[in-house]
Amino acid sequence: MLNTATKTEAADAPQELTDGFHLVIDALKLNGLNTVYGVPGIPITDLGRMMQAEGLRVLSFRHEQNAGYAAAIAGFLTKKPGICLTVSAPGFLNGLTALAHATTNCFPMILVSGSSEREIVDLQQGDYEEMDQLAVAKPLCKAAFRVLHAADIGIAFARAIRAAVSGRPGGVYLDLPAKLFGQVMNADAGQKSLVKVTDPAPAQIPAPSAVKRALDVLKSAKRPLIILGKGAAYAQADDAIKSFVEKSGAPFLPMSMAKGLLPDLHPQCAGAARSTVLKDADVVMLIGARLNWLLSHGKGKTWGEAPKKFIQVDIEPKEMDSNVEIAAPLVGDIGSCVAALLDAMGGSWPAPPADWLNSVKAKRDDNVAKMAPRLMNNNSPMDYHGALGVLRTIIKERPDAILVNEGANTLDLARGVIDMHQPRKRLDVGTWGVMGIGMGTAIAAAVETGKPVLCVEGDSAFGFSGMEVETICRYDLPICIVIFNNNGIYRGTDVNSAGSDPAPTVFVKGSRYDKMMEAFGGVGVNATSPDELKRAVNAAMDSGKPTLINAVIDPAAGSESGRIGNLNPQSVLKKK
Ligand SMILES: Cc1ncc(C[n+]2csc(CCOP(=O)(O)OP(=O)(O)O)c2C)c(N)n1
Ligand SMILES: [Mg+2]
Repeated sequence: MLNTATKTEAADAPQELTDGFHLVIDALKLNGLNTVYGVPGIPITDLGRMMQAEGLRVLSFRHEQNAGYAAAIAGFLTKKPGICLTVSAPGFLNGLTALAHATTNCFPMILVSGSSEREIVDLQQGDYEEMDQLAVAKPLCKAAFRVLHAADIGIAFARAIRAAVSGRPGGVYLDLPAKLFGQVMNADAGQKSLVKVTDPAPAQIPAPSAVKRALDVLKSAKRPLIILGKGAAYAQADDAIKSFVEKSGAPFLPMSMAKGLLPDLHPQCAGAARSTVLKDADVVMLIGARLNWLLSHGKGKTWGEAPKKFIQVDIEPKEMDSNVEIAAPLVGDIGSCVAALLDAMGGSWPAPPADWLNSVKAKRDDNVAKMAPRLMNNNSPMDYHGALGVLRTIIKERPDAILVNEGANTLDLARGVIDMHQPRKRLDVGTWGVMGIGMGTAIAAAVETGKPVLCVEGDSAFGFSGMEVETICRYDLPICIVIFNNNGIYRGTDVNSAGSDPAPTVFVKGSRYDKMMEAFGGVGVNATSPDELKRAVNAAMDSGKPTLINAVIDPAAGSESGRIGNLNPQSVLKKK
């Protein structure tokens, strides 16, 4: 809807006018971008109010980083750019971490920031919140634009949307100087300046010869393995991917946020035999997964001695050969690539050799059996496995709930223990292993999907975004936060041998995070045993009330850096 302000000095009939505020709102609405995550302040306070008045959903956070993480994951869940709205300089910088995170993770997101007066900023004359934000944002995102004329708002949003979602998705920065919002123009001309983006993420069809090459390599395998990455989850080509994996007969390994794309309990799932399949496979097909640190760069000890051939399905041609030689690159969007693969496989496809399938199955069953008793313990204080065993059952019984997860041990162990049953239900720290995504991710998950959210947080991880429990209560979102409270980072037992300050990794002992939730009217529970935890989580998931459960974990239970302690540099001089 356009503003109906009239220009009284007009000669003839009063002229309908619009302005920068309304053109921004209209550009968003025209493109179906109806939810905005942000923090108000100069120069965007009124913009937020007007957005709300015009029917957009505006979620106001306590810190821009959390709003940014919300926008980033909204992009992952919806394939539309998540919108984060911030004030100039400090607000912009607070949002920037999330924009860089979105870009690294290939999530489409647009960070829309107000900025200060160009004339003053460019002469460095000390404006209110002065910063050349465009220059700062550029190296951290896929594209960055500044809009100086109201008539360009439509085109600017069109460019931002396309840049965010086409090809490999990522973060885009849109700089809106304060003066832009008040600029007035003729309403008709304003309306005409808007662009409804047609086909923002065009299909990228793979070359038939590349499809054939990929299938030839896959067919030649004696020990094939398919690795599904979060790019495959993003594609929302769930049925085609499931059909392809099943038709291939190959064991598959889901990366963290691809868990549930095919259920973790699927007979071909090799999640519980990860080290075996990585070592022993002779052909590895990557679908929307990159050979970065999370897969040990495709080489070294993790990958064993046996020579391997890689097939890689990715939308980004530059991804090929990034770490090791890719024998069969298949470039295109995942949906189109998988459809083409299925098509070219024809009616029959030979099953992989039985000895391979049997050895993977034996390893998996063995590991699952070893784990089972640990997950059933009812120790108090709890250890990770006792607490996670309970949560695993709850997610099995409530497969459409969304699991948000961050921490070190809390992350690594939950990833292994909690089976996922549906696509895009596990949301976590992503490529960087960043702490702080928790509350923003949980909020966007609840807002975008309407599903209940179970948020499993290390006590340190939670601290990065904990103030947003107020936001959760304010919007009355169905989010149950479980804090694995082991009194610290990795463990709560470190001591400082040199002095009186606490060691850098420990927190106040016996903290009661549940009381934070109570402060804002939510439900707080202190759980000291798996039974108590189970009751409290089920009650929260049934009621949909904002709930925070302080799960008391043995402070000695964790290990340094969870499962990635090997990445810590070592000092030869360190005192023993
Ligand atoms: C933004 C950011 N800062 C710091 C870190 C380093 N870091 C990794 S895990 C972690 C916290 C681990 O403790 P907790 O969340 O309590 O999990 P626990 O291992 O104790 O279960 C920290 C601070 C990070 N990954 N990201
Ligand atoms: Mg901890």
